[in-house]
Amino acid sequence: MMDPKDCTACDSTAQMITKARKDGVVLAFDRAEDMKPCPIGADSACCKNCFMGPCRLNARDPYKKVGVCGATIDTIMARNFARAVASGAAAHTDHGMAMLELFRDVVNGKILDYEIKDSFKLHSVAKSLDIETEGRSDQDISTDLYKELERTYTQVDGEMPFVKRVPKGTLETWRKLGIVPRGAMREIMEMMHRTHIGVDQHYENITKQANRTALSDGWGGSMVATEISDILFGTPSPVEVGVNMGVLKEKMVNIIIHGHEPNLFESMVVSVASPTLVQAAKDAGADGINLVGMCCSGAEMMSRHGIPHAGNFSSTEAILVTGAVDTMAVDIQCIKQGLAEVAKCYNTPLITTNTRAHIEGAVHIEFNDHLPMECTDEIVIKAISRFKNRVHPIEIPKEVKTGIQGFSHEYVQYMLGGTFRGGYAPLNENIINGRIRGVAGVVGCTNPRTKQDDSHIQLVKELIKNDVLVLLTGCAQIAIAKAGLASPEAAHYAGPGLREVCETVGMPPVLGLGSCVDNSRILIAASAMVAQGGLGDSIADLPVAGAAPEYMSEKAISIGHYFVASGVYTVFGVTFPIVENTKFHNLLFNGLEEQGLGKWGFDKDPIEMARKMIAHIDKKRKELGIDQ
Ligand code: NFS
Repeated sequence: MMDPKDCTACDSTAQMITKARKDGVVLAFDRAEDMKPCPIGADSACCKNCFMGPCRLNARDPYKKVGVCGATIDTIMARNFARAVASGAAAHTDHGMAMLELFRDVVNGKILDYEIKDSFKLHSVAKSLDIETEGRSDQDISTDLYKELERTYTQVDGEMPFVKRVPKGTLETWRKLGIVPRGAMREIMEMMHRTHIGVDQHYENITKQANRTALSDGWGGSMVATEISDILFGTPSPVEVGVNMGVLKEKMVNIIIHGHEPNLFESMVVSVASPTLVQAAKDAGADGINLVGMCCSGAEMMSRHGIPHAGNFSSTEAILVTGAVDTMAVDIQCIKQGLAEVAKCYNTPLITTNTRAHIEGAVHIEFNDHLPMECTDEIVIKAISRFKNRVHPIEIPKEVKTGIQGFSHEYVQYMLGGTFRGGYAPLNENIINGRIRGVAGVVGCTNPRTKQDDSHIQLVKELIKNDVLVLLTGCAQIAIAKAGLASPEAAHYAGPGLREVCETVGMPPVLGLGSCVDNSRILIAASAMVAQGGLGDSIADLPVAGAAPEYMSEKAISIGHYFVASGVYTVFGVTFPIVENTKFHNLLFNGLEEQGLGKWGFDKDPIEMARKMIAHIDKKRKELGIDQ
């Protein structure tokens, strides 16, 4: 068995892997060791889109064989890739749609437990879509905004609403290539149709629709999720938060919320503050109730409200091994089925809450936006009862790192510009004068196929050392927070230029923007940099790059591809589902850039990854004539 220290760079998780093995409990790290990936599938050289197959091609001699229908390696890989994009885009857009439905029913008065918290944001989003705001009530603006944003999903022809935010040069390229997204439902449906046996059998044409589908995620579903959540729950601004398993408290009722839609978590905040429930916890012998987050809704709540965060994707089973989790409630996405078995071993209720995501062996308590407290109060009651009946010895790792989280693109604008000159001018100026070499987005998951957090930490340290400002989201943001790099003091890891900017402004060298749907904040920030002037007229001109060094999900593929289609060089680690030296490989890694978009990159080594990103940033600086 692998040494826990080789499984993860996170000391708490390593401690829990050791304990789990002692307790005879199997975690994803051990299952990964036990289950080697299928080498044909890993190269995407296998097609199971019909029942004449599955057909397996030879990655070492990719053009020697074709599938029973005659599909070539390029068609097969493009179809597999496109379906991953479609699935990832579906996840984000369905999440966005749930937020939009919630917004609709708040606006029309059918839902009373939530309200519009951020009227300023409502106005600014409405204005960005040319909705009249002057002298109008929030109610009227919201009604129009709902109608406008519904088109993100249902429109069958024309351009999606948020396409209005795309820089001119980028949009011209999309129009020329015919990849401006229409409506997310249409794009995802067409993607699934075109990848059916016997439909689209040209890898270039399949990729074209994959571009459009991915863009319907980044500039559609994900952006709707972020903007509506900000309007309903507040736009994040910097807040100091503790991250890692040490946020659990032995003498308190510990409740973990793990998932992606913030409404469950927002209502949990209300439930745990209920005097009756707090009293019930005290009557059970606890000091109180301790609510903490994991994964993406945890990242959102950490950013918006400073709620402590217990860890990222690879730690969700491990944290149950502490014996201190009195309930874990989950909603959608990135929730391992393995949690059910681990939860059972420690007598922890695992509660599913979303109609779209049940787990065999978990208790299901449906969350209903119209009566949210029914579900969340019951979760608290279950947790209190488990606290009272704790039977397992408790072992809580001590690690907690405190740092600053909650940077929205609005706040970045304010922070760098101050109230008098709010805007991206100072950022662009610092890029042009070379203090900041460029900007990198480091995002995505952790993956038990690689040492947890390690690549994130090495990559980010190398980037900031070279004066690259790093924007973070999702599980990457948590990895970096656990490593202590989210505090202003971490500026000493930065190169002299970036350090100077950080010290002047009092900010850390990395800025955490929230969950994975909040990658849309990076797109908006990139558009603002273009609009500010001096750095070209499209996102592809900017000295920026993206990376997901430890990704594992189809959502990450969709995110990577919408960054590429938006003009960003994006490098993934761990593995890439492709056979090198094929036409499809050449298209993703070179051809898209020749079309005026971004391009894909791949490297397992985080330092090499950083070098590739910095080389790209330097190339863009040179093209802009700012490489002094
Ligand atoms: Ni993103 Fe969030 Fe984490 Fe990966 Fe999963 S939680 S949406 S997919 S694992 S970063």
